[in-house]
Amino acid sequence: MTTSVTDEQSAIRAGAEQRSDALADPRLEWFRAARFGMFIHWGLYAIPAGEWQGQQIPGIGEWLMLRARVPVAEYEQLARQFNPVKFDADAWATLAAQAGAKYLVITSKHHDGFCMFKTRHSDYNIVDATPFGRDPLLELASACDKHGVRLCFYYSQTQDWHHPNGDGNDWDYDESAKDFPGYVETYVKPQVRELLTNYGPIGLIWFDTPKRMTPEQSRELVELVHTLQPACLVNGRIGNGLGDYAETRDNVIPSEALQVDWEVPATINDTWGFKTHDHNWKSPSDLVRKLVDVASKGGNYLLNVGPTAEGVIPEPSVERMRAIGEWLQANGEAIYGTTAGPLQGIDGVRTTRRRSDVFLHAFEADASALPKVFRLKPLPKSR
Ligand code: FHN
Repeated sequence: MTTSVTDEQSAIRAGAEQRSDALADPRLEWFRAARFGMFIHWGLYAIPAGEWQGQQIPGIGEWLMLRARVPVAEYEQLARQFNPVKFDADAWATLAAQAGAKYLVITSKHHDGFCMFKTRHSDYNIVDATPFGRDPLLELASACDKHGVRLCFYYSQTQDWHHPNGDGNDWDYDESAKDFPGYVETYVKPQVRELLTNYGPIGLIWFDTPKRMTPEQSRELVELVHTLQPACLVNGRIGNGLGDYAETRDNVIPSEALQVDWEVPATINDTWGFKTHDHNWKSPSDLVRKLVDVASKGGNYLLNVGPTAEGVIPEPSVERMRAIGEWLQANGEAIYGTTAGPLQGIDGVRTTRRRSDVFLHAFEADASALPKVFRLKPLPKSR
């Protein structure tokens, strides 16, 4: 067992580590027990779905605005078309519960800057700028409550390609002229305040790509979150090693168990936001094995779905989430509330532990087989 090393090769990027005094923090108990969460990347980028002006844009779908260098004035027009009439908060929360996910993290504002919630600090939000006119986060708050899933919010605190002072857009704005501290003070903090005031208890705020964040800015945002909702956690991508738990790089599972609280964000295909042409779906057995691998090393698996512009979670994602849920129905005691297992580094075998119980997860040679779980009996005491 090792603690997290954060060099270029490691699973956890420097700055995304867990604050050392969070290791024993009882506020993380639900997070440690959860082991599995559902991530949702949903925004205007679901409309182009990977294509701009007849061209397929390479890379992840939610990065289309940057990759295609779409001017703000053009990208903004997407809001007028955004009308996800099939959005059903209850169906999404039901899917998370069926999948066995204990928490759901949804993008409230991604790097494109469009706010998927009603905010007083910008008209560029789903309630004021779209024909849809509803706040999906409000609807999800009650649906998650009903289905026993903790609601959590993703918030892009550094990159904002719409805001003149946010990081990342150098095709509309002069990066060197930006007032990033002003953007954090007058925009990020007030919006985080809204997210933690208007939607009831929030499990965690999932910050991303800290880049320009100074230690002071990271610390102040953590303090703001904890002041508004003392039980709310902050992930490692707040930056500067100040998160309540460590975040790995995307889709990177550490090679060994870590003695910190950690999470891996992961995709089912190769994109986070919906892309019409991405059909590279991982198999159900691959996903369950990854969940087991993560749990056996003491981490949480945060698995993403990318709904369409109509508000529908793609069927291949639904099928896979349900398959994971079925496996967890039968084997959840070997995942939820467990810690890293005593046997590490053995091919085809993973272990998890709950107090004196040790669970052995066997991966068969047939890659399509789901892991088989055995509870190991304690050895009789020798005389
Ligand atoms: O740039 C983002 C990306 O779009 C996505 O949101 C992932 C999820 O972990 N985070 C960033 C890249 O690491």
